[in-house]
Amino acid sequence: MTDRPVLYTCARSRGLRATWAAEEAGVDVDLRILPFPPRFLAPEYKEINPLGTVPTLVDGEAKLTESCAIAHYLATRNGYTDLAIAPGEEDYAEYCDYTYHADATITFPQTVYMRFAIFEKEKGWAEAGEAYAKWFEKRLVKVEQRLEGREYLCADRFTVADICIGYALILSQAVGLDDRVPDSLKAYRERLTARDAYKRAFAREEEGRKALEA
Ligand SMILES: N[C@@H](CCC(=O)N[C@@H](CS)C(=O)NCC(=O)O)C(=O)O
Repeated sequence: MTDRPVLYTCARSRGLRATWAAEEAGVDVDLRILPFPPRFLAPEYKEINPLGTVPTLVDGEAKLTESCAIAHYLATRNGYTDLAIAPGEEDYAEYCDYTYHADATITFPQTVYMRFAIFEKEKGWAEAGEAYAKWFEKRLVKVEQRLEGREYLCADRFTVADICIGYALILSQAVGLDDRVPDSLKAYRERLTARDAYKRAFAREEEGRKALEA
């Protein structure tokens, strides 16, 4: 038995938002790396999350399956930290907006692109994949404008909103969408991935991934 929150994820998936937030917030999570896709390669995981998607965080009776929600939860689980923005604080509204924007508006077309242009391209869907790549590119404009003259999205400090948006930019690089990312956002990504907590999170996930291969 453990009273540490258990984080189920796959290395480099959206769960990196959660692993990264745990490292930033200093929450000791029991990290369980699964093979991808767990739906097929670890079917028993569906008893924990019937969707079969990652990440899932189990914290006592609580169970969360949305990466951005998990990142916010870990940053506030033991009380508000500087990683989140509390109601009444400057940029609270923007903090909420960008944290949701990350998955709902930006990662969404990335995921459809990946399915059509990479995972199932032999079905003749590559053209549709390219359409989603273009859509993804157009959707970066709001973040690009927001970061003009700013280092971070909200309240002049690094927050979970940066983790959530930052992951979408990390994913772009991994899946061949980077020629659509403007230089200003590449520089922002460099700032984020230079953080020690990001490096620790990435290394923890890789260690778990390699252990699966051994
Ligand atoms: N909105 C959810 C999406 C979760 C999701 O679709 N995760 C992907 C990995 S990035 C997954 O598990 N794909 C495998 C599958 O759908 O079977 C989140 O942000 O956590």
